[in-house]
Amino acid sequence: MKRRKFIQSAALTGLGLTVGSALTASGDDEKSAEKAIAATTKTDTKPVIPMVLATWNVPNATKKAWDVMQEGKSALDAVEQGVMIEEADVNNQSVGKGGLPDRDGNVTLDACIMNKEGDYGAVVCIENIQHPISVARKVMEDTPHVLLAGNGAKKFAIESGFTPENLLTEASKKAWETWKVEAKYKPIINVENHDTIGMLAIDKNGDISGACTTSGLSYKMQGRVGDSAIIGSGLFIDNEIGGATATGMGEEVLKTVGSFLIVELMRQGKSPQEACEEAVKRVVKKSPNYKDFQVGYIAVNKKGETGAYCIHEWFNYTTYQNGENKNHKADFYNKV
Ligand code: SD4
Repeated sequence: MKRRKFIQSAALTGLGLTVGSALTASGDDEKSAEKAIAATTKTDTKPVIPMVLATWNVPNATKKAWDVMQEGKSALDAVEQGVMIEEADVNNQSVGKGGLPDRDGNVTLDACIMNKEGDYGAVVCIENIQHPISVARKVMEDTPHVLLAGNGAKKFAIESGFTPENLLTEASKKAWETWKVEAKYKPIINVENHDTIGMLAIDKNGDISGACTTSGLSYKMQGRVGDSAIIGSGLFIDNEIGGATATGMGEEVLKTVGSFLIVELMRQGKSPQEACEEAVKRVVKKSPNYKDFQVGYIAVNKKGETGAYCIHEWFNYTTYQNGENKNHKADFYNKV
């Protein structure tokens, strides 16, 4: 497993709070960034932007997002193009092409995106389209709607110029066929079976956007939709405050509207770390069987300060900040 290997070799950095003082932008860029921060915070902390933050070990995705912002493009472009790296990676069996199918062998994808205005676009249960995040962006920008599902989402994608293709790779088909032998429908999320990418970015102007994309729980019931593409659950952005995104058991994230909760807690003055911890504790409190599943959150505030927390050990996340692409192990609740 890609992530397990990574965990063994990575330099793990505790809570992974990588708040520094360097700003890679200079001159006018620096001024505009500081102005943006000053407008929304009372402290004089130097902004650590631009920056990118994503769930799991996704250095290629965070690098892509960083590079996009170095070209002067927006956080919105950065998160879209960043997560597209994982959607196209057939070795990531939780996102896009190569994603593990539902129990009937269909690869169905969920994705959403939010911009600095708080606009939202999403697709759920879409099939045969490698880049659902770009379809979600088109829903946001080119339609009067915010969420398209199933065949309608696919039809819209094809009409918008996306080419349909088979997303079930030989490796994922084989894994499904092996699962079918016993066909235990037990969607336990652990270190072995999920890599959903949620990405948050702040550009040089201090504007925040986010994206989240997944193939959902492997071997789920046909038609099942998780949290990843649902506003407030898998992702939430408020450009005045910050953003948050989730990975793990979507049903639990949905029931506690986790990403919205984190942003609201930051609005009330909590740090991103404190807010992520509170959101995980809500899940734990609500679900006595929390030992059977994983939920992990990452968050960033307007200053570029980050937080991450999960129920069980081994959730990790990647930051590209101060010109450095780093993986961090998240702190966790279940220490017994
Ligand atoms: C879901 N939250 O569909 C997603 C699954 C996930 O890494 O995060 N996988 O419930």
